[in-house]
Formats: sequence, C-alpha cells, structure tokens
Amino acid sequence: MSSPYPRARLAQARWAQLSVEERVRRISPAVQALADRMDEFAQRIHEENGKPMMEAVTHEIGASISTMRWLLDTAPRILQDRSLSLSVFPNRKARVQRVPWGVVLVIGPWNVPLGIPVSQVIPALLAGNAVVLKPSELTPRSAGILAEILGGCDLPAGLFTLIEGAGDVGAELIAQRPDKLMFTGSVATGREVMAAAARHPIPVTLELGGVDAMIVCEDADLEFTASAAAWGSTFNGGQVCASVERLIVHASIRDRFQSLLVDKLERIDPRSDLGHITAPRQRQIYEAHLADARDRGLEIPTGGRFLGPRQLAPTLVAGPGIEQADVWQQETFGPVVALTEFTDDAHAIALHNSVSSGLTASVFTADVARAERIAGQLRAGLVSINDVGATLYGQPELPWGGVGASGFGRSHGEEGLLDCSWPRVVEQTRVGVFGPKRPWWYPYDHHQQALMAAFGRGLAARAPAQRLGQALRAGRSLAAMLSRRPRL
Ligand code: TXE
Repeated sequence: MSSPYPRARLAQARWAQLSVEERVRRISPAVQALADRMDEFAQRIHEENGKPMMEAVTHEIGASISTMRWLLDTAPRILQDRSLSLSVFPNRKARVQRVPWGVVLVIGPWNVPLGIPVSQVIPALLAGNAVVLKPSELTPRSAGILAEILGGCDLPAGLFTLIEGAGDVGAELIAQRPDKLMFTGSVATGREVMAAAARHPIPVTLELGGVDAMIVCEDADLEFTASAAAWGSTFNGGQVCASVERLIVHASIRDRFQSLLVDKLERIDPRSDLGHITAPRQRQIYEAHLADARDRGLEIPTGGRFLGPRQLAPTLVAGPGIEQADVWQQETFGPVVALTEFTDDAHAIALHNSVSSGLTASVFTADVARAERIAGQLRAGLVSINDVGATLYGQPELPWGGVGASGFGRSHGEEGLLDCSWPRVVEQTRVGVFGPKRPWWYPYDHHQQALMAAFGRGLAARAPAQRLGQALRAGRSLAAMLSRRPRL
C-alpha cells in the first residue's frame, strides 16, 4: 500500500497556514450537503449497517449535523491563543497556542459508521490537521458519506483521505507513522493499536466501549424507567458502546420493574425497531455469553434465541451470581441486558464499579440530590440522571469518553477539540531586568541561595506581613548579589 501521508503532509502544511475562521468557512458547506441528502444517506447506512431508518436519521445524520454545527460555531473561540498571567514571573507575557498534530489517523468502527468518524475527523480538520480515515471494513459506504460531503468543500487535495481495508490496513497505517491516532473499537484491538503506536510513540485516543449500567432507585417512575431500559439496551441491536448492558435495581421494586421490562422487551417489533447484527462475528459473542449464563444457572426471563441469522431477540438475564457472568463483566454488544438488585446506595455504587470499564452510567430516581450523590461516586465518563447515557452522544458540548477498559481521551466538547492539537507556550521577557544576568544563573553563592529561599517562603506565606518580610529579605539578598558578585 502506498502511503497517503506524504500527500497529506503537503496539504496540511498549507491548511495549517489558514486561520481557524477560514477553515470553518471552507468546511461549512459539508453540513448543508449532509442535510440536503439526509434521506439518501440514511438509507445507505440502514442498508449497510442494518440499523432502522429512524436510527440512521437520528443517530448518524442528526448527530453528525449537531456535532458539525457546534464545532463550526465554537472552534474559533476554543482554538484561539490563550494569554496567561504568571504568578512566579508577573512581569512576563505568556500565551498558549494550539498547534495541529500534523496527520491524524482515525480508525473507525462499524456500529456508528458515520457519526463516530464525523466527531473525530471534523474537529481534527478544524484544528489544522490532515486526516486519514480507515473505516471499518464492514461499513465503508457509510463512512464514504464523509468523503462525499467534504469533496464539495474547498480543501487542499490530500487533506482528507479515506482508505478502505481491514485490520491489516489499519496496522500498516499505524506503522507508517501518523502524528496522532484516534481509535474506536474493541478492547483487544485497542491494546494492539496502543502497543503499535507506542513504538514511535504516537499519542492515542481510545474509545473501547463499555458494560454501562443503569441504577434504578425505589422511587423511580417505573413505567418510564422500564421504557428507558428497553430502548437503551436494544437500540441499534444493542451494538452501541454506551448501550445499557447492566441493570442495578432496588430490591423492593425489582419484581415489578422486571415484569414491566420483560413486557416492553417482548413488544419490540423486530421488523421496524430492532437493528440487525452488522458484524457476523458478533453472533459468536452472543452465543458464548448466553452459554456462560446458562452454565451458571442464571435465568433468562425473555429472549435468548435468534429470530434469524442477523437478529437476537431482546434478552434479559438475571439471577444470583450474575456479577461473575460474562454478560456482566464483558461487553456483549447485542440486545442483551443483565439485571441484579441492590439494598442501599453504597451497594449500588459497588455493583456499578465492579467492572473494569466505565463509559456512561445512568441513575433513575425522583430524588435528584440522591442521584447527584450516587453519580459523584460512579467510575464513568458520563452519568445521566433520569436518561440513558447514550442519548448524550448527540449533545456536542459534552466530552465523550471513558475510564479504565473503556479507554481514554475524549471526543466532543472542548476537550475533544483540544485533543486534536498540542499546546505550545510562547513566553517573552526583556533582557537585563535584574542586572546583567538572571539572578538564578551562575555562579551560585549564599546571597543567591538566600534570595531564592526568601522567594520560596514568600510564595508560601499567606499573611501580608510575612510576605512583606520575605520580600525585604529577597531585596537585600539581590542587592548584595548585584554589588558583590564578580560578573561572569
Ligand atoms: O472491532 P475491532 P470488532 C467492541 C464490541 C464488539 C467488539 C468486536 O464489544 O463486540 O468490539 O468488534 C480496525 N490495527 N466494539 O472486532 O476489531 C478494524 O478494521 C489497526 C466497541 O469489529 O476493534 C476496524 O476499523 N486497526 C465499539 C476497527 O479497528 C485494526 C465499536 C474496529 O475493529 C486492527 C466496535 C489492527 N491490528 C466494536 N484490527 C465502540 N467503542 O463503540 C482491527 N482494526
């Protein structure tokens, strides 16, 4: 494979010279292009990925439009130079500039084949980078929408390149040494990608999914919460990084909640509502997790069977010991949800934090203060009170990403945009402010040391009198230094 990077680097050198406002102006037509061809693009994603049209319109096109709109509106503010006043050197001027990485490699997944690349490619371009996108081999046509809408923009040739291929192509593109890597996919591949990037090293952002949990308190609106759980665990056929995979339900309402949920899961229409399996290999993961649950003697109150080659019936798994089962510990990435009960809030928090990943979480209760207390102790990148965390993916201001096995770094929000560049500090001062040399340069002597000691103590002191005392000591030492020390 010939490397796309030399061309990308030439384009990037020109692109980085433009102001952020000019980059915004040039990328802006892509938003309208996406909106104009919404139905056609949604149809393409629906056919290739298997998600319902409603989800293609909302989670792919709609979320992409909201993300792009916000980025275009706010990038000039977020990426502008930031002036700093300095506490140690108040006489100096400093500012932080955002410098593009150069060429950013984005390796995309198949579950949100347009929305996820948009949230990484567009901020990377706005920050002044060139981008090479390697979409999933299962959904190249959906990711190709991005190439089409950017194709109508006035961008230097080679600034954005889409390279199709499987994992070997992704590995080769890492070996060819981009300047920054954004990866979305499985934990196993994330580890490989990070190890390959470490050789150079290339900075990485990893979004590796999760086994996200919903905590249902005894005072929650159970009808509403069961509907949230049914949707949150099954939309896009459950192939969502922030899908609700675990339910932690207060013991006093567990039976009622479970029967409401079973009823709602059974009423999901597989023809119009339930997404199809996109990656055929997912079927083996579903089968393995269900076999593990059966081996452990867990109950499967509904589902647990395939409706065809590409659909698993919405499935609930419950019973004692579920916290050790695969459905609890690992991402099933299908329409499967595991349920257990809690007795008090500390128990719910411990159950939530009993897994190695933490992308999103939710707490359903009428008591917002209680939910805030719980949220403050959950190990997750985003906690929603009374909604499913996945909903917030379409809210572009909110940084998106996880902790632990869910990866690190963020897309979306200021954090996501800043992750597309590195900070360069430019600082300036004048020559000869305190004599011919800086007071801390050679040669060292006891006056200089006394000056630095007084300065340190002055910084530590809170009382004005103490500060003044140290300032006087520092002044005396400085005067002694300037008068006695031979010049170097
Ligand atoms: O993803 P892979 P898979 C999780 C989910 C799912 C599991 C398996 O749990 O069940 O991953 O999915 C490219 N070097 N998520 O196997 O392999 C590959 O071509 C460089 C979570 O399909 O991680 C594709 O473009 N690149 C999730 C991308 O990596 C490599 C989204 C993802 O593929 C590579 C999808 C290599 N060595 C799956 N090997 C989320 N976080 O939302 C593969 N790729």
